[in-house]
Amino acid sequence: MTLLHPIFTRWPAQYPDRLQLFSLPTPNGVKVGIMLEETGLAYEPHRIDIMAHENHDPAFLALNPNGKIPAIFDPDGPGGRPLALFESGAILIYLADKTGRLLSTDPNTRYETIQWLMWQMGGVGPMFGQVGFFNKFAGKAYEDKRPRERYATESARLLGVLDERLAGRDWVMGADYSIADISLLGWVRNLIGFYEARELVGFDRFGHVQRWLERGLARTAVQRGLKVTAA
Ligand SMILES: N[C@@H](CCC(=O)N[C@@H](CS)C(=O)NCC(=O)O)C(=O)O
Repeated sequence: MTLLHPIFTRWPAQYPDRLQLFSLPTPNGVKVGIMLEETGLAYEPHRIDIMAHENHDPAFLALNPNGKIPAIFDPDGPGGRPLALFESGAILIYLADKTGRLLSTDPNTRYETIQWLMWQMGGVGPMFGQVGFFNKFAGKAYEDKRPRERYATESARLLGVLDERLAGRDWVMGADYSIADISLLGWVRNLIGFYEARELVGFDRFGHVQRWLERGLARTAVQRGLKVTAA
């Protein structure tokens, strides 16, 4: 079996019958690693080193013209036809539908789960990412601290929304762990860990989020997923 896509000229598939993952263990990247570990789907990981700008390689851009990880190529997509996909939220929904796992088939619950996933994609990801930039990375040296304050304030507000949602619930959707949780775990973990923003956002105020994060990080599949495509 030969996979026909330009991505394989630079990152050849050793197991072409398996789902091919192109990623790195960043907060968006780990979502797909965790999902694949949770569902037990057979996959082949390829590490895309964004620090070395491999995401700008024409072969990678042929898979994701937006030049960002994660992306997948499923040789056994819908109807048995190959499917290439980027955007972590779309990939989570696709993998949930493919496996019948971690996204309810009850229409109301399904849309509510997707609503929280979109909330992560449109709010938590971009805001927490900016906190990382202004608190830990290049933006830290900026003299003007107003951007850092703005993103920290908005991130704290978002954590408050999540905290309220998690009051009396184990997971975002209640008793059922879902792709909404998977989309959020890596971001909250990074915000207080790698981005060193625990105090900046007043994380200790958010007890429900803290306990949810501990529950999530205790899952074996999450622990394995966080390491997928690590160096
Ligand atoms: N909305 C996209 C965002 C993907 C994204 O921002 N990926 C980052 C890593 S977390 C990336 O590839 N950055 C490399 C770059 O911007 O050069 C998704 O959720 O998949």
